[in-house]
Amino acid sequence: MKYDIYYHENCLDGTVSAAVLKYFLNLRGDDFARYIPLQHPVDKNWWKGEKLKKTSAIVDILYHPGAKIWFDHHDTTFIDSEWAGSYKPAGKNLDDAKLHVFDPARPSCAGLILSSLSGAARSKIPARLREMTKWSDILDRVNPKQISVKDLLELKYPALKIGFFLDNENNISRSRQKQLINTLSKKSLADAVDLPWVKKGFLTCKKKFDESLQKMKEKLEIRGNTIFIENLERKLIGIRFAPYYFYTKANYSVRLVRHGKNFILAVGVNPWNSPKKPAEIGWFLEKNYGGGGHAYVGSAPFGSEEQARKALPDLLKYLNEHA
Ligand SMILES: [Mn+2]
Repeated sequence: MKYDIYYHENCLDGTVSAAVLKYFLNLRGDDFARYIPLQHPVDKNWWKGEKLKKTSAIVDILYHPGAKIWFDHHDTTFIDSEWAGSYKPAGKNLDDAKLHVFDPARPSCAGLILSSLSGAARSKIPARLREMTKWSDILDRVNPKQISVKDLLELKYPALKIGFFLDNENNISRSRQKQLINTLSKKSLADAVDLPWVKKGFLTCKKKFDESLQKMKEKLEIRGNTIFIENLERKLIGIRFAPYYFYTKANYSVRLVRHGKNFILAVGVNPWNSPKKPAEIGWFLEKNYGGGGHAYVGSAPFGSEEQARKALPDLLKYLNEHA
């Protein structure tokens, strides 16, 4: 059987998830047909109306009842209450008519896939797949016990290189994404880094990042327990975690960025110095500004820079109350 594969692009976990699933499908003589990369935020109206082929698979992105195979761990995976209500866990392995698995407690979708498959498939997991899945687990919700901010930013390991490149390069063609997924399903992370366009793309990103780190030092503003950084012209890359390298004591960071017409306040908890009772970021942004996210990370869109800046004092006050 040939599956249409929908996956989270620009994301190490989304890419590894697709590769892991492909590996298991290949074992039984199946494969992917069309590759359909998706990015957050997915247009919900389009998704609701999308008629999936009978043999479709979705990994690391929004639930769709029409999929034969679906794995996800995002707690915002259901686009409305109708689909949230109709979802039922289904299946145990790839032979089942329907295999729908959701676990928001899982740090990565690739890890969820690997641990969900039972029976014969389980005994055939090669070490290289376990290795890339371990990295997905460490990086998708940065696990402070398994990686330091210094290691994360030094980008020495293949998984970090690929993840950083995917995070920061928005225009990877579909055929290259397909090649990367194929390589990961058959070979190791190190082999994937050796693909000429990955190697070159990473080096370009890395150079920009090194320049960003220099500029970042001057642009960071400390507001109590929170780092504020403005990146409206998108001259800086890699600013999600780098601020904590310069200011390890911060509990949170707030970034002001631009996304097309929208001005976005993006907020996150410092994984290496999270308060005992952290702020509920997604909830606060949803309630006050129509944004959303998880407990530890979220964002809210504003129609103008002025509106975003106006929201800032209250947001900072809330974060500073949760130290
Ligand atoms: Mn993920």
